[in-house]
Amino acid sequence: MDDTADRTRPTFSRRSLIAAGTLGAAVPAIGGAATLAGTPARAVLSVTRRVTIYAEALPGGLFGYGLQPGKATVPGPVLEIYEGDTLEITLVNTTNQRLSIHPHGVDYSTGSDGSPLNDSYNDPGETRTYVWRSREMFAAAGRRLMPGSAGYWHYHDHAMGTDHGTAGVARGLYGALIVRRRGDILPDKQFTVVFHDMTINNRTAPDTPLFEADLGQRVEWIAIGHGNLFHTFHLHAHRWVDNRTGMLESLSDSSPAIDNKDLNPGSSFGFQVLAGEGVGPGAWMYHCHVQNHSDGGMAGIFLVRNADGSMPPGAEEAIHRFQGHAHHDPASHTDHQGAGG
Ligand SMILES: [Cu+2]
Repeated sequence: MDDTADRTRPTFSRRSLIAAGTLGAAVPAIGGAATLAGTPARAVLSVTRRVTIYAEALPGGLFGYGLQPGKATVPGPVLEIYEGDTLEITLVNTTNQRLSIHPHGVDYSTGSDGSPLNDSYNDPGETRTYVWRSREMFAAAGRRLMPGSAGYWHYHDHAMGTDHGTAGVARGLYGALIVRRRGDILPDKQFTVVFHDMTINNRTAPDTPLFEADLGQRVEWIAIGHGNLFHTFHLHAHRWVDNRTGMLESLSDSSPAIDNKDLNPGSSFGFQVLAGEGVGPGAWMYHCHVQNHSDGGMAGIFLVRNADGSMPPGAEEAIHRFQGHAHHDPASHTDHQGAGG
């Protein structure tokens, strides 16, 4: 969890499948010629990307997905494709539980649904392949434009525990799925934030992720909601635009600027900011803005270092203050369902 690292855990690289090319065979194919009304058809280079994912048991009763054996994390790796691409996932179930991988935002057959309903899951110890397809925007009859797959989506287990397969999400089997449009700006860093019941990434303050960036770095946040509670995601001192990318796309883009957004079970969004833009470096909070949720531990720190990577004045003290805080729910909620850890 390179970008979700705190100081007590070893760090290793969470690689972008697009940017770092960690995937194996990419099979080019000419597909999906996107034809907007009045514009000539354009040949789109679609590829099939193949990745192997290992589902593993983790300490504390948790489970995780990883790109290599022994490297599973909560949340799992960020999976990325471009619109038009196909992602072929070989899921290796190293656990003694039934589980699967189920995506949001892309196309798939019932066999890749990842649900017990469709008999689509890995038995304990089983390896199974799931195929996710994506498409570009296209013109349909009736002067309609059909949306493409681009977006900040997510994936999760849909087969563990119950008939409906809800136990895996509660125990950490989830991660971000990004479908990019060709030409999208790639970030310097990525942070995945999953609001799950009273936890962030199945952890509570002060053990929540400490996200770090240097002043001016382009940071991509992917926010995902899970569990049984409604949340609002808030980031201090930074704003984004409430559209697909978080950035204004043109002078006529009327998307509102926001710094707080609903993050409810099953929903997701993402955006990019330049770390510390207009406000400078420092220790900035991110948290759920439901007040008794932030009191209960749904808060973390976005540390914006100086441009040279050094610590800005006051940041160390702020982090110590955060780590010394009492994080407890004054209403003595009993709905902490973060599953161990
Ligand atoms: Cu909340």
